[in-house]
Amino acid sequence: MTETPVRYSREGDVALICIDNPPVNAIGQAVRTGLVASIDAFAGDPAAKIAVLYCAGRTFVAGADIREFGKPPQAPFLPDVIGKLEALDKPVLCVMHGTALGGGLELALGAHYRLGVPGLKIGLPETSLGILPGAGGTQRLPRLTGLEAALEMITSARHVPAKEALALGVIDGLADAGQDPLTAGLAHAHDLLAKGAGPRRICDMPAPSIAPDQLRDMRTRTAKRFAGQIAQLTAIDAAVGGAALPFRDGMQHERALFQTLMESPQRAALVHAFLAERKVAQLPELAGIAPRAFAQIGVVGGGRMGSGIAISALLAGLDVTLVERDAQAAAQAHQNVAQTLADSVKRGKLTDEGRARILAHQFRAADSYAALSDRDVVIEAVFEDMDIKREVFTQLDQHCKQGAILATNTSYLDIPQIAAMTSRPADVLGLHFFSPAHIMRLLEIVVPDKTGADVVATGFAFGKKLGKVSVRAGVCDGFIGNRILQVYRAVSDHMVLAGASPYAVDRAVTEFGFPMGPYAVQDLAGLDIGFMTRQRKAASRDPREFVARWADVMHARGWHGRKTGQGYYSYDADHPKGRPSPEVEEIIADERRAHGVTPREFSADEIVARYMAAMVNESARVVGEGIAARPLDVDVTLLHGYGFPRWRGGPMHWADAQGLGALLSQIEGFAREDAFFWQPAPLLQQLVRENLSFASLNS
Ligand code: T1G
Repeated sequence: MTETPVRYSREGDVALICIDNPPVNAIGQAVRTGLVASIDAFAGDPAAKIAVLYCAGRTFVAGADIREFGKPPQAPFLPDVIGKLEALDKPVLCVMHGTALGGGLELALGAHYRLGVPGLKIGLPETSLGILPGAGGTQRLPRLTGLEAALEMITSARHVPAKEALALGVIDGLADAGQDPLTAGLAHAHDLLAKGAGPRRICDMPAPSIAPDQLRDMRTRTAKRFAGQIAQLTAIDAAVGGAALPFRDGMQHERALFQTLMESPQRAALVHAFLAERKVAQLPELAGIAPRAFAQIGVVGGGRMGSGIAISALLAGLDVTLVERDAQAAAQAHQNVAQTLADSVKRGKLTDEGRARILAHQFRAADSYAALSDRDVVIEAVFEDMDIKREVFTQLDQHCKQGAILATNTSYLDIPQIAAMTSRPADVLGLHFFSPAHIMRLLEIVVPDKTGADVVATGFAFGKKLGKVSVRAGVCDGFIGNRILQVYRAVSDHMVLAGASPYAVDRAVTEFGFPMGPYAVQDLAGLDIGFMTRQRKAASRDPREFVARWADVMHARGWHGRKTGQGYYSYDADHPKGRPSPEVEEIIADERRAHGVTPREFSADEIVARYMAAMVNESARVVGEGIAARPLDVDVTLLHGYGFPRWRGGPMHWADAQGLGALLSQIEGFAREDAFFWQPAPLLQQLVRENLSFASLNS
C-alpha cells in the first residue's frame, strides 16, 4: 500500500480523485478513509465543478479487500462511502480500466457517469466468494440493466467485457483506444461540463421488477447450477426484495443478507480457495530465483495428452514443435491439434484468424528428435512404460540444447529414475497435466531432489503462462492428487464390500458436492485403467491390503466403463449417464459371500464420514511427508483436479472446520475394525496433541 492510497488534486475546474493501492487497488480501510477525505475536499472546493474518479496502476478497483474478511469491520463502511459520493451535488465521472469488480464496480455505480477504457471488464463476482454485492450492487445495478441481466451477472459472477457493459448501460461510453484513464477522464469531464451535466444518481432511478414466473425459473436454474451453495439464491433475494422497497430500505435489506453470508462457512471456504490458489506459487525456495526462457516448447507424443499439452501452450501464444515416432503419426498428431483448435473456435475460445495464425506460425509436427534441438522446454507425454521413457529421454539428452528443460508428464513412474537416464538430472522435472490438458487447470510440478531451483521456477512461470494453477509436489507414487485418490477409492471399496452399493456411495458423495462419485468416475476414465494400476502394484502390495476382485471380474467380461456401454453402470441411448446394474451388484454379492461378509446398511452420512476421513488422513500424510509443501497445496490440488466442491474449501480446510480432534477420534474408531487401513497420520495426531489446525501450517 502506498502512503496515500487516495490522492485529491485539481486541474482547472476538474477535481481528480486517484486511487493508488497496488496491486489491484482493493478497497481496504485506508482507501475508504482516503475516499471520504477526497469527497469532502471536492465538496468544499468551490473551484472544482466536476470530479474524475480513477485508478493508478494496472486496473481499476478489483473489489473490497478480501484480506479484511472475517475481521471486525472498520469504519468508514463502503456503502456509506458510496452513498456519500452519490449524494454530492456536483457531478462525478468514474473512469474504469482493467477489471472493475465487486466493490470497485459498486463504487463506480455511486458515481454519476461512467466511462470505460477499452479492454475493461466489469463484474460482481462476490457470489463466487460466498457473499453478495454488499455495497449497493444488488440495488443499483438492476436499476440500470433491469433485474434479469443484473441477476445473471451477479449469480454467474462472470467478467463482462466493455462492449457488453456498454450495451447493458452500465457504462455510458468508451474512451479512445490507447487513452489512459486520466486523459480520457479529463476530456470527458470537459464535455460533461460543456453540456451542463449535473449529478445523475442511480438511487433516484425507478426500481425494476420481474415477472413472477420468470423469477421462479431463474431461482430453479440457479438452485440447480449452484447446488449446495447459498450465496447465489441469497443475492437474488437481496435484489428482488430490495427492488420492492424504497432505495434506503433496499440497501439495509442487502446489508443484512450480506452480513449473514459473511459469517457463513461457505464464505470462509471460498475465500480460502481464492487465496490458496494464489499462494500455491509462492514458495520460499523460489524467492528471487529467475526462471529460464520458455518461449520454444517441444512435446513428445501426439496422443490425447500430448496434443492437449501442445494446444494449451499454443493457446498461450507459445511456439510448439511436437514430435511423433514416424511421419504418419506426426500427421495424425497435427490433425488432432488442428481439430481441437477448430473445436476451440466453435466454443468461442479462439477466433478463426487466431486458429489460422497458430497453424501457420506457431505449430509444427515432426518425426525426428532433431526438430527439438532449439526448444527451451520439452515435455514428454508418451506411453507409461519405463523402457519407452528411456528411449525418449536418451534421445532428448542427445538432441536438446544445453540448458533446455526436460519434463515428463508421467502420472506415476519414478521421475528421479527418468532423470538419471540423462546426463543432466538437474534439468529434469515432472509436469503432470490432467486430461484434457487444454481444459483442466491443475498442473502438478513434481520436483526430484536433484532438480535445479531455476528449473522449478520455470515450471511455475510456464504454468502461469498457460493459465494453470500449479502445485509443487514431491516424488512418490501418485504425487499429491492420485495418491490421495487411491485411498478414498479404497475406502469406497471397503464400504461396498461391507454392504454399501456403489450407487449409494456415488449418491452420497455427489450430495456432499462432488460432481461425480468414485464409481461413475472410474466408468468415465475406463475400468481398464484401474486394471492396469492393480497389475502394476501387485508385486509391491502389502498382503493386508484389500483389493476388490469384482473389478477384475468386470474387466475380464470386457466391461471397461462408458466406452463399452457397461461398467459399474449400464449405458444406453435412454440412459446416457448410466443406470445401476443388477449384474454388478450380483458380482459384488459373490465377493461378499467369498469373504463371509454379511452386508450391512450404510447411511449417506456414514459413507461421507468414511470417505472424507480417509481423504483427510492421507492428505495429512502427504503434507507430513513433505510431498505437498503445505495443507493449502493439497486443497488446491483436490479443488482443481478432482472435483472437490469449492465451497467446502478443500479437504484440509474442511477438516479444520470439522475439528481435527473429532476427526482423529473417528479415525481411531474405524481403526478398531481395520487397524491396517486406518492408521492415523502422524501429522494429524501431532496437530491434535498441540491443539493446532492445518491452517496453522499454511503461512
Ligand atoms: N482483495 C485483496 N487482495 C486481492 C484482491 C482483493 N479483492 N484481488 C486480488 N488481490 C490480490 C491477490 O491475492 C494477489 O495477491 C494480487 O492481488 C494479484 O492478484 C463490498 C465485499 C482482479 C482479476 O472477487 O479476480 O468487493 O498473491 O494474482 O491474475 O460487495 O485478482 O500477489 O499477494 O489474482 O491479474 C470482489 C478478486 C471482492 C476480485 C486480477 N472482488 N480478484 O487477477 O492477479 S468482494 C473479487 C480477482 C467485494 C463488496 C464485496 C483477480 C483480478 P498476491 P492476481 P490477476
